[in-house]
Amino acid sequence: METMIDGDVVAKENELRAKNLQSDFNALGEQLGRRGIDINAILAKVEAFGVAIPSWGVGTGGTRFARFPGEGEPRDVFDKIEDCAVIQQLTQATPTVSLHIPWDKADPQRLKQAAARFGLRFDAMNSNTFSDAADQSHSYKFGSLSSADAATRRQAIEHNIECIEIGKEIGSKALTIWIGDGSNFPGQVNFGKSFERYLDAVRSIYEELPDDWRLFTEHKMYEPAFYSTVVQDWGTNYIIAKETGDRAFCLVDLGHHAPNVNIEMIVSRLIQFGKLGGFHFNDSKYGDDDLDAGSIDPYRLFLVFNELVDAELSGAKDFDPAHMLDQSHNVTDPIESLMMSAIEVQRAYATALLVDRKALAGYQESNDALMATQTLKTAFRTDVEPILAMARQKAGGAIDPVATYRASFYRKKVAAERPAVASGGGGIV
Ligand SMILES: [Mn+2]
Repeated sequence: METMIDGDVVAKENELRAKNLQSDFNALGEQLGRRGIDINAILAKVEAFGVAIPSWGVGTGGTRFARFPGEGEPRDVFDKIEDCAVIQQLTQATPTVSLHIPWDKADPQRLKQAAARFGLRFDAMNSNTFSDAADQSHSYKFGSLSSADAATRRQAIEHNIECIEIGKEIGSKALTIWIGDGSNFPGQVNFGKSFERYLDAVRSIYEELPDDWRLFTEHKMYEPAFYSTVVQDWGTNYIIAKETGDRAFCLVDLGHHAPNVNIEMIVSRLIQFGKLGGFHFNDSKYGDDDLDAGSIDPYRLFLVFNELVDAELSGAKDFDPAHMLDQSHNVTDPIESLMMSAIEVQRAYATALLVDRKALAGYQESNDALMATQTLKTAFRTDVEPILAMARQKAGGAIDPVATYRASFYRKKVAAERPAVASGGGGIV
């Protein structure tokens, strides 16, 4: 299999750190052993865990004010796949790529070959009806799947079906629908009618969904519409999944809620009723900030994974959540941010695996609030970095991905081959 970074660079960097890693791993193993936890069992679970890289994440993001492009940005989907290959090579935690159509539209056979070069696979397909493509007949300015105009709705449905068709050719098994539909003024749209139109449109897409595929719908409380959105919260999302069919599930983007909303509780509810489809991981302070996963509130990420591990261990029905990152890198090298974010998600999973669930259940039964919460904190406070680093090393990745990436001068090399992309204004790339 091909790699974008010379294996010798990885080996040399790992050699500098291997002895200390082994010693830290042994010390942690001893500590966990005293708590009745087998470190190798945790290691095996971490090794099997993966999170998808969004193709759009490897380009520099921006805000509606400005975008400051970085050096050597990917020019097309094939450059994006190469950048994703770097992330996977060094972290060994990101075996799949999630494409966005039409941004990533290309010959499916070429897409497959490009991913196969690096052993990458494709995760959920993402449709785009929140902006107008150059050649489309009807504008999405006033909505897409919920548009008052039947021809516009039809066009948006056809686009989603096209995403399924492309996905079928490249081995994807899911379609994620997020729409920008909504309103900026009270009275602008009829809430009931627009939601009914949306539900009808989603049913039309669902009819074209292959039997072994899943449909994910993603809610968001505001933006780009600022007064109301058609799919504003998890309750509406649950109704959509429930009304649409057995293979329709809710996707939770951590940034798409009001500040202070208890997201881990939403996760629990969706699990309980078999409708949790997956995640778009990111972090935020104020709104849909698209900051790096785990960068602001790692405890919240842990609490989400606490629910996921609880479901995994209790064998919850229809439980197979898709893990994806969805964030915007405005001031960092996107490859470095995505590597660290994938590792943060992995870390939340590993620490959640350390929760003493028997003790926790006992404290819950006896209403011992203090000890119940301390049981979570004990797991959260455990530094699992040696487990994560060992998983990377065992799989041929880097013990220290960022240091290794910098030592490879990958960005400098691709900057020489990839002429600067003209800034397309603000926003997501
Ligand atoms: Mn998202």
